[in-house]
Amino acid sequence: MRFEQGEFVKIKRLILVYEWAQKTLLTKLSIINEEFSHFHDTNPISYIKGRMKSPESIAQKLHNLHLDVNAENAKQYIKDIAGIRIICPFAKDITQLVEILRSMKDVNILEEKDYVRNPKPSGYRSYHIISEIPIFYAGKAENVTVELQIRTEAMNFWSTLEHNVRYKYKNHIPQHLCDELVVCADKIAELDYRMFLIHEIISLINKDS
Ligand code: 0O2
Repeated sequence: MRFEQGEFVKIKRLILVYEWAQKTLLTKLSIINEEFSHFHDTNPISYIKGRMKSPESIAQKLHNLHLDVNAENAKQYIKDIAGIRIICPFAKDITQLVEILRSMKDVNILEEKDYVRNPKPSGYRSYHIISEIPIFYAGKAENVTVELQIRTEAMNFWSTLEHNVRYKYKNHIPQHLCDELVVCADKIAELDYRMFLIHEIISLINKDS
């Protein structure tokens, strides 16, 4: 699925504006990251990654939604043209980061989906936020959406593997592999929790000494 020539030019321009919004939010997040690493004992951020959706991927998503493949529909219906992934050491850091994001006056939160407390049937765990960032260009202000996915290293490990499996089987993963992925996702959640308990014990020992 592809954009026709005229629409392709429009979508390339649109993607550029989303890239500016992504850059703006990445800068704000890197300041939070630096603040924690310089002034606090622990940091809820392990690392941050940005990704832009390609025109082909936007076209495919519009097609899947039974919408015409044009830039106007992309702007109206695709909220994750710009994406940011924040990887946290522990699941409790996800909650802390969500609180920080909610408190940021210049980041408008449009939607939140908690797939950590409510995992998808696939086993997928992550906290999703659709945010809106004001961007000033060509003499006007525009609110641009950026999707944030916040998850632990372990959740990210699972998600990357599952994404590769899904790609390999073109979305039709055999049932036995689906079942195995759900088992792995549950084990990863348990591992996340047990590692967190070890971290808490070490923190208590450090406090006492
Ligand atoms: P990409 O290449 O990562 O951008 P949508 O799934 O976007 O059509 P929905 O359900 O409202 O619509 O969005 P949701 O559930 O918030 O999911 C959006 C993104 O979350 C996906 O984007 C994936 O990145 C990720 N995601 C959601 N479910 C799963 C899952 O079961 N496994 C994995 N590995 N990732 C998932 P895209 O556009 O699918 O892909």
